[in-house]
Amino acid sequence: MSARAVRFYDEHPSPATLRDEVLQGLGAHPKRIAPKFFYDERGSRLFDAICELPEYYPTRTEMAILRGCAPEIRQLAGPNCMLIELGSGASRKIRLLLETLRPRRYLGIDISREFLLESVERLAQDYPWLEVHAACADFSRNLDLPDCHGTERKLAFFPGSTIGNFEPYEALAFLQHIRRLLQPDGALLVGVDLKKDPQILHRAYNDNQGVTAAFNLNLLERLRSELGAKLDPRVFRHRAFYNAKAGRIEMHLVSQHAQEICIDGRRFRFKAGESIHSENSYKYSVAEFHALARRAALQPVRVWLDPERLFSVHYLSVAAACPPYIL
Ligand code: AVI
Repeated sequence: MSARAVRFYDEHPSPATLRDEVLQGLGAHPKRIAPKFFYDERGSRLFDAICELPEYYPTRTEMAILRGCAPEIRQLAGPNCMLIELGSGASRKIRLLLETLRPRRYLGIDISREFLLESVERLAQDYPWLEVHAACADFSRNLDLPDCHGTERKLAFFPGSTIGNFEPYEALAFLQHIRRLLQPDGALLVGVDLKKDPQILHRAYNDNQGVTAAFNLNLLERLRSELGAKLDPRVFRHRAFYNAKAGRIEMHLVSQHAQEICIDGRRFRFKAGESIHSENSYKYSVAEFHALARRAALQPVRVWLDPERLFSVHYLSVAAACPPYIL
């Protein structure tokens, strides 16, 4: 059978969004830029490299969990569903599900257009039986599904603990919104990084090869190339640490000395040691995440953990009446 063409919906966030949000974030106290702006083409490739690092356990741990639980997911979701992947990136995890679930339709949604297109085209080639759709969109905003779905049950897949990059109030709003998109009988499969020994977390975000540092610093390259920012990225250093009180890893770009950077004629002053807060990565216990899901009216049906209890994968159902919860 020959590969079918990918149906593509471009809702790419305009550069104005990057410009507006960066100007606003650098004018705030403390200075911040949202982590979604990491993912231009180079940023997406660097993130892919992070996923291969020995210190960065989430990717391989989640893959191992998915390998084990895919047959159960198939039982829960049923045949011929529509599989929607949020933040499809390199689409490796989805292959595990595609092979076991055999959905009728696949929709990949990602903010990074070139990266998304490359990965969905490979999927269309490798799975000629699958109807492949792709939407370049910012799913952290109020996303609407493109008009490509029928009456089949929807299963949304949000892997990698990207939900941890939202503030808890944003995560709640996101879950509430996804719930509406999955009506009337859909479900959400979501990967969530667990609370653990801070040393393990510290190593995961401060790898020996400096890939995470390059990923963080790439944000400054983006400001230079896309917004014409006048700044020297070499004056900034990567910093990541676990904030135990908030239950999150924080990433910062720290200015090594006092300086000014200039974007669009606006000047932003930095004191020595002042930073741009570029990412939070919240870690949840199973009980904390269940409480969040229930507040969004999503029913915890099943959760799978690895033997070391590093990572969790949750199956949350939209329907009020759902199979009894099993740990
Ligand atoms: C995409 N996200 C879940 C990653 C995380 O672990 O929060 C992004 C990342 N930042 C540094 N390393 C990986």
